[in-house]
Amino acid sequence: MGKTVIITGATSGFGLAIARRFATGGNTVCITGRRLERLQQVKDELEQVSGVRVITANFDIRDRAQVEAAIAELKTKIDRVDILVNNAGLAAGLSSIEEGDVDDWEAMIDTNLKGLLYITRQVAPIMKEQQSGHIFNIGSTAGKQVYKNGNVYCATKFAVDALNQAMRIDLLPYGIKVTAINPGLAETEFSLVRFKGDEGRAKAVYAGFEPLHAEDIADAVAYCAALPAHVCINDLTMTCTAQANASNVVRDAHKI
Ligand code: NDP
Ligand code: 8X3
Repeated sequence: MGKTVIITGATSGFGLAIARRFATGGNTVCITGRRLERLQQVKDELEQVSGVRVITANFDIRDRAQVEAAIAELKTKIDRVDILVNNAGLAAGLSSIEEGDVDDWEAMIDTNLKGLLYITRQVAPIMKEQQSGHIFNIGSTAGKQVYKNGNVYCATKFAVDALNQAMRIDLLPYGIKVTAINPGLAETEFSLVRFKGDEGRAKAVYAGFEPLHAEDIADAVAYCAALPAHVCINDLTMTCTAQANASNVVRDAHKI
């Protein structure tokens, strides 16, 4: 039987790769994001796969009313939700705490934390009703160790780690799996967003080593989602081979 999968933030990066991974015949893939044109492009691309159904939901995850309206509309089009991937998120800025931009802090807290909660609050009751489902929370190595100037971004990802553990406990009686995927450095639009379009600064983050690719994260999600009903990966931290943890990366290793 095909699965119905909701992926937040599927207009680029991990979400897009995860949407591609689930776009197989029989599945219904619901993709969300703010960039309407991209959403439509992704839908068109995914629909090339025969038998896949793609539904788009265009909203800002920071806006509770928009989230509630979008999921209410989605519920008129789908009759179940097998998988929710809480992926939409961002880092904004990289500053020492006393110099931080409060607007950046609010964007990260509102998106990575409150947005994730708004979606989960709407979708978890559907899974409870079904007595089944699988929620993926995209955390980060930044939710395991803090790094210099990462302060508020790290705090949001530590919160995702806490919520992942909390959801696993709360949803346990209903047969709902909860899995955190905590990637390290991966080259997507993430650093471009963090550095507000500064391509040079974004590229420099990944200079001298091969970071994770979005497809690697999609592979991990697909693996966890394919496990037998009695098996749940609770927490999966993954980095590229050149990275040990949130602040230890070896660059230009071949030159050492
Ligand atoms: P991208 O910038 O490539 O993708 C982010 C996605 O989130 C986009 O689809 C974007 O869509 C969506 N998004 C952001 N803000 C909002 C919002 N307010 N409302 C709705 N959607 C939103 O980055 P990644 O793919 O790398 O990041 C995905 C997740 O992975 C994030 O939670 C990030 O923190 C996490 N992560 C990233 C790592 C990395 O190194 N790249 C490592 C570890 C974790 P749109 O702009 O269209 O709204
Ligand atoms: C993204 C990884 O190290 O750029 O969560 O914060 S990092």
